[in-house]
Amino acid sequence: MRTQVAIIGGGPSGLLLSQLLHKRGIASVVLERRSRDYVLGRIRAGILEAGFVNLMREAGVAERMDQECIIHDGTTFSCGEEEFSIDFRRHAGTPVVVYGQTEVTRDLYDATEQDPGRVITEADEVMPHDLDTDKPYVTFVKDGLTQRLDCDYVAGCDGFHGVSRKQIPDSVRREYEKTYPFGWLGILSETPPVHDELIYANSEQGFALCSLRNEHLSRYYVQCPLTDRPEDWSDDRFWEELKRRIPSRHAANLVTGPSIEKSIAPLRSFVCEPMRWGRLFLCGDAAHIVPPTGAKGLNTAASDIHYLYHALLQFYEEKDGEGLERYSEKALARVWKAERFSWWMTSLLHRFPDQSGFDLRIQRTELAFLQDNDAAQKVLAENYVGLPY
Ligand code: FAS
Ligand code: PHB
Repeated sequence: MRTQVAIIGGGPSGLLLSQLLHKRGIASVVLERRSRDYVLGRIRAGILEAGFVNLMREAGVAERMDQECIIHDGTTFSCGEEEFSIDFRRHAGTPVVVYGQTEVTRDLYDATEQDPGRVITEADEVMPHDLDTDKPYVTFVKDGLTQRLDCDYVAGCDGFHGVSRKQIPDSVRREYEKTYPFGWLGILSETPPVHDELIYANSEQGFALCSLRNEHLSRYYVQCPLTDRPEDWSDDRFWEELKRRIPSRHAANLVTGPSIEKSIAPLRSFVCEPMRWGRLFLCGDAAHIVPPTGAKGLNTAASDIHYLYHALLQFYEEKDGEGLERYSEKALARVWKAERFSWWMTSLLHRFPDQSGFDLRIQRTELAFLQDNDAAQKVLAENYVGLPY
């Protein structure tokens, strides 16, 4: 088998890159180790930056998103009973879009149906080879048969636990990491959202987030100890704890119901440098992870895809390798800004076990300054809606 771009990983990064290249006549093959249904069963991100929406439109897969998404012009922050809203349109000139990662991934998989063979699911033992030569290739096992895919370039879109990042030699690869002493317990419930904006809540009991997927499907999170397991949290316990952490006027309006998904995600900040080695280009969670507090995980994967897509266009259409040479430098510049914002939002809103009385006063003052200061709100809004690519 031969293609121009071999893509390891059929999550949103890999599928979006493949679909964008396909629209411009550049051949790619996506090698995904799980089944399509398994990938679509993951409940993850919910907020899309305008840049992501534009990429979906350029990829020709935005029709359902444009019909079903919800536009949010701002978001609400609360601290105990205090609450305030930050107006994205006023401060940053654009809203954000509420449309779940599951739906994004579904739309991208659906688009490949007209092009069978472009995505190979349940591909085992995927392994890139000769990345530091001009003839890289990828081997994999499908239905018990070992196969070889020759290519010009390899996009490592295989997430944090994939194989791609480890192909960069230890002597070259530098990793930066920060772990947080808590996790997020998230539930999905077929109930109407509690508010017409997201609520990011700082409370004495810890962080909570009220989000949604649509008018009939809500997504809620509470900060929890890393030692907790989903089975430690009954639905009743979850709802009672959420009500404690959000302002009482919202708690009174909260419609509760059975959870249809319940999971705990650990929080981590992580960056791998460089994001390129030879013919290998890392994208998305394969290269970086952010705590979900700033809704930047999926959206930072999108900016990587933007840079790599345009670099590949420049190479194949103009025979100019400049974009490929500068990919890592350009992608990392924006990655680190997303890391900063996500770390700052997490520091602002969560209870940390070692927080002193002074730390708590500073956190509360930071929120009060955000509530009262236009410039502070503009900085938050510009980061939340997405810095320019
Ligand atoms: P992904 O991990 O989504 O996809 C990688 C794909 O590669 C997977 O399908 C995997 O099966 C495949 N793969 C792995 N190893 C392979 C191999 N060896 N061979 C072939 N295929 C392989 N972001 C937000 O913005 N908001 C959120 O609320 C949020 N919540 C999250 C909750 C959890 C539990 C997790 C883990 C992440 C969350 N994220 C959130 C971040 C998440 O949305 C990621 O940023 C997003 O999935 C990145 O997409 P990909 O880079 O495609 O990586
Ligand atoms: C979500 O809806 O899953 C979501 C929204 C905003 C975040 C994190 C998660 O910051």
